[in-house]
Amino acid sequence: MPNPLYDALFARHADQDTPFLHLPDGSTMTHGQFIDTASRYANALTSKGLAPGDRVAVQVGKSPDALALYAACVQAGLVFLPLNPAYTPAEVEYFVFDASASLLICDPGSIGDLVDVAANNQAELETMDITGRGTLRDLAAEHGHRFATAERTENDLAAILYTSGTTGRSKGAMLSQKNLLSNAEALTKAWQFSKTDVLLHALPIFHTHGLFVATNVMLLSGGAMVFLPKLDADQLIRFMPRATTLMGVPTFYTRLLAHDDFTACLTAHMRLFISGSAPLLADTHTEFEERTGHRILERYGMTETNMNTSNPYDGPRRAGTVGLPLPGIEVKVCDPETGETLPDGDIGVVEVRGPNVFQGYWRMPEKTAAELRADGFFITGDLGVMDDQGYLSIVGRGKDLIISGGYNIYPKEIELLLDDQPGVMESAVIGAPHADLGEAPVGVLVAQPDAALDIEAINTALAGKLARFKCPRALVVIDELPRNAMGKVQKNLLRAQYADVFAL
Ligand code: MCA
Ligand code: AMP
Repeated sequence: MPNPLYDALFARHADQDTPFLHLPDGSTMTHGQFIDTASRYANALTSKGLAPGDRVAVQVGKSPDALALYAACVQAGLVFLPLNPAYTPAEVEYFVFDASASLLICDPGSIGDLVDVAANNQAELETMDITGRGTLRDLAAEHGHRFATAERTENDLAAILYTSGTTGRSKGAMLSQKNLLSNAEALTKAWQFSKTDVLLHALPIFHTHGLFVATNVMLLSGGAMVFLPKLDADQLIRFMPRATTLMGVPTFYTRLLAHDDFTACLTAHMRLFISGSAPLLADTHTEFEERTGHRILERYGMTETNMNTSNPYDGPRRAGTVGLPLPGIEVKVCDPETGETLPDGDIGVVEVRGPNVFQGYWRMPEKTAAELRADGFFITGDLGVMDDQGYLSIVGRGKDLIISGGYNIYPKEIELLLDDQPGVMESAVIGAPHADLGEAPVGVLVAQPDAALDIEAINTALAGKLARFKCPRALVVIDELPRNAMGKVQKNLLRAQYADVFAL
């Protein structure tokens, strides 16, 4: 049965004894073993009554089995819905409810918190721990490794990835098989990946960067990955001799540079270092080149679009820019009011069109219409400028968004919770520069008349509701929020005022 994404990424590796995942314990999983594992999971999932198009929410730690679940969903025509393990039960409940997920797979340690979430939403519940063990693996073990691949077209959904929204309500970006496959093809070619490549993989696999950019490119090229549970600079250094390439968010590069053992000698054999998900400071780029002789290749993308632009593999990699549009993808910088394309050198909103652009937001037609134009251009909300050679620079954000260590944090979501805390009259959340994470959230609070704010209690209340990475790393109290004539909070003034809050 045709299934374009499965056929291109997975089917051709069946029975191959070439290495796919090198694990930190020294073991290796071959391509063939990975495909067999995935097919057992596909059998397990369908034995639970799941049918093509059903959503499978997955909140588990990084492991080969967790990655095989992605392949299993593609093979069975299910819609993969990966979730950050840091999300609280309340956050998970929203995703399971909104997506009408048929199945939730979670860590066994979260069962107590999530059993009601699943039951309230008529979802089945299975477990998988960070080693891959759990009820789902037990079920998969009862099945063979042959599975009749579900028929899919390139327009069918492969995944829904949630991105937070400016209103505080997360939106599910619907990604078709074609969205994912076209981008994997473009990136594999642009970055010249081949089966001789070994990628150091230390990114999470619940976001576009670690899941689609990294994994899909390696599957398409037939290469291997050193599959590490998370970023640990010691581990990156230990395994670098086995690798040819690294993909990371800017924090990967600043942490490597802070390590004394990170030397030119260690990286001499490396073919390529790629950065994205957040701005790479030009200083980091320069320092990296001075230390290693390698020029980091920076690219730019979004959950809704996969990757849009990239600095060239052959050709000038310009620090501070995100490079040129990828082949087949149109990128323009537009006037935010009129939507007209602006001349080179003018700052405007970046819009993109191509086979990479998503199918819209799950069950949110108004939000889709607001961001996806009828002519197919997606309004990214990023502010950019194009130079006369077609290189794009991201110079800011039209949307109120904080990017901390590559994770997106929408201030509105935190402000709504802060405003509910005893004694708080109003709040504003801003991003302040942070040496390790690029930026991190700061909550600015105004107390009700005569109220004394209990900062510790507020921090505790937030920690119960929000994933830790979203919790403000500093809470400050001021008399009133600066506002413009229209009454809008002037966050730029707050950002300037608290620019040094993490430097002290
Ligand atoms: C962890 N913590 C964070 C972050 N990560 N706080 C703010 N921002 C973060 N990014 C908190 C934890 O909650 C914990 O808090 C404490 O820091 C230590 O946690 P740990 O797990 O040890 O953190 P870490 O190992 O230092 O992780 C930092 C990291 C990681 C390496 C930057 O967050 C990471 O791998 N980020 C990559 C994210 C990513 O893949 N983004 C791509 C999105 P406490 O101590 O209070 O409990 S896709 C995308 O953006 C588009 C499509 C694109 O272009 O790629
Ligand atoms: P997400 O919603 O997690 O997919 O994050 C996408 C956002 O990350 C984009 O809209 C940009 O604001 C930002 N981003 C990704 N790559 C880069 C980059 N290389 N430079 C600056 N911002 C980036």
